[in-house]
Amino acid sequence: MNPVYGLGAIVRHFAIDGAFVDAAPYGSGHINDSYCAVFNGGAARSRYIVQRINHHIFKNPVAMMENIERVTGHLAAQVTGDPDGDRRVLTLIPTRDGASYFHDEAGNYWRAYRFIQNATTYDAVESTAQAFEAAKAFGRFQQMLSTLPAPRLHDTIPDFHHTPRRLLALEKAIEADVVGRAATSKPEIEFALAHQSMVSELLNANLPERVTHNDTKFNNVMLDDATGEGICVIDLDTVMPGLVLYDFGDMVRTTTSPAKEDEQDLSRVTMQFPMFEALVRGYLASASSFLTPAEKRYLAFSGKLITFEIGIRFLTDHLAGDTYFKVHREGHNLDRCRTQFKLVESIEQQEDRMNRLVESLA
Ligand code: ADP
Ligand code: GN1
Ligand code: MG
Repeated sequence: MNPVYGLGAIVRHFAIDGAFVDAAPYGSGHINDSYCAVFNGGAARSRYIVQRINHHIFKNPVAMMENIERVTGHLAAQVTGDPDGDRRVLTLIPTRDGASYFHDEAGNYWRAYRFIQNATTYDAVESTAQAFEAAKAFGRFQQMLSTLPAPRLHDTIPDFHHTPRRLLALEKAIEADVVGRAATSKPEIEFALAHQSMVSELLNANLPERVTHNDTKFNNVMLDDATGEGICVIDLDTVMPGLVLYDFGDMVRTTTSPAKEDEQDLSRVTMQFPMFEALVRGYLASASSFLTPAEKRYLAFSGKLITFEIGIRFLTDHLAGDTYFKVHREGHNLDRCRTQFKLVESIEQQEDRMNRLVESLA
């Protein structure tokens, strides 16, 4: 591991026994900074996930942590008695004075989670079994949170999946063109504007508000190394009121194509029908009991919409000079936008068949 200097002083504030050994950057998220921290407790070593919350994006980290405490508490109560219960739910490690986060002198917010052992996240899907398990886990997550007592959770990012407002933000970024990239992003801008008629469809469908995850990327579910089961849903920053279709749509976006989100060879980006079928079957296995017919009717559409929405967000960030998503190379956000739009096209080509499948299963 490459040690990260300064982390030792942060982790001391959390109620972790043993001596801090080292910490290294972990995972491939675009927003927060995640580290795996190792502690020596005598005979055994233990690991924790320590995260610095991006408070420029999550502008009210205190409200966000309040949500996460309530959500993890509610989930934990439902797995008590399960011998594997502590791997099925994220567990926050409190600070030494009992808070769910540590606010450092530089103004950063930190939290720590118990490390889920013997489970892995994947940036790209490898099999239909994985797709099935991921969707079943996210459906179960929604189902378990359907009984979360009042009050309503905080909106950690207002209008997070409000696609018309995402389009408006893109139009503003095109107009402002602050870093002069609009001219070289013409095909993508044209694609976005040509597809704008779909943006309001879910909002106009009168669907029920529920507690949803809102960032159901395939790498936000841990799959058990031995059984392949989707054992734990992670990355709870955006758990808030939403439509279940935001979650299913993001599963389609991240779990049906064999290519990574930033693949540059667009011929590799395609909506694989067997993966979609596995997602629908997995999701219905856990969510069928509470979904309304209208929600089921939009399952295929939601994949197209959310893929388009995230594509617009990548394009907006590219035009704005890469201020939101972490980038690791020149044009990274444009590459990500291109994979999304390619996937939208692939979904369009197969949408009738996808709808027929959903009708036959739902
Ligand atoms: P980000 O917001 O940066 O995506 P995540 O919360 O998804 O952050 O964490 C990043 C990665 O760290 C995940 O993809 C997963 O591989 C790993 N991870 C997160 N939480 C845990 C945990 N409790 N146990 C083990 N690994 C974890
Ligand atoms: C971000 O944090 P991460 O990498 O799981 C983003 C999601 C996007 C995703 C695209 C708070 O998720 O909305 O869908 O990147 N999270 C936030 O990969 O904006
Ligand atoms: Mg993540």
